[in-house]
Amino acid sequence: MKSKHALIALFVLALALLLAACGGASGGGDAGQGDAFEVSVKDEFTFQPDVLKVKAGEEVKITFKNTGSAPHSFVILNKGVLPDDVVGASEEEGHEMLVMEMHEVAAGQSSTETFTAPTEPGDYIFICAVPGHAQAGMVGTLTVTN
Ligand SMILES: [Cu+2]
Repeated sequence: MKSKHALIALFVLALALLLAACGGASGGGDAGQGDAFEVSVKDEFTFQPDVLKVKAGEEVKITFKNTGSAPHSFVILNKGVLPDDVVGASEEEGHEMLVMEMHEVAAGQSSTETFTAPTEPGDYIFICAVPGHAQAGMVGTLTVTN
């Protein structure tokens, strides 16, 4: 039993190292100089990848490629904000709920946005803000660490 747990722990550690290595490579290798990610659409209503890891307060560049066949968007919500809170909110309310907002991207197009990661560590939800899409599964997690 114990050795099995140790094996799982090792595997998780190896995975974490692998992910760290990948993040470094995509960020250009300059530690602390920000990170860059490419997110695309899979199966029409899923983000790929659906988990992004960034450091608190760093500059993050996201290129969103709409590889689906409907218009999609990429929006990061503030901590504690849920997808249902944003859909139906006024534009002014909406801005306060968001960390970053990308306008709708037509099918086959892409858009790039640079923003500053939140300074408070934790998990932030990102969604496609086209009505119904977050509910259909276009949801992901931005994990902010120190
Ligand atoms: Cu969408």
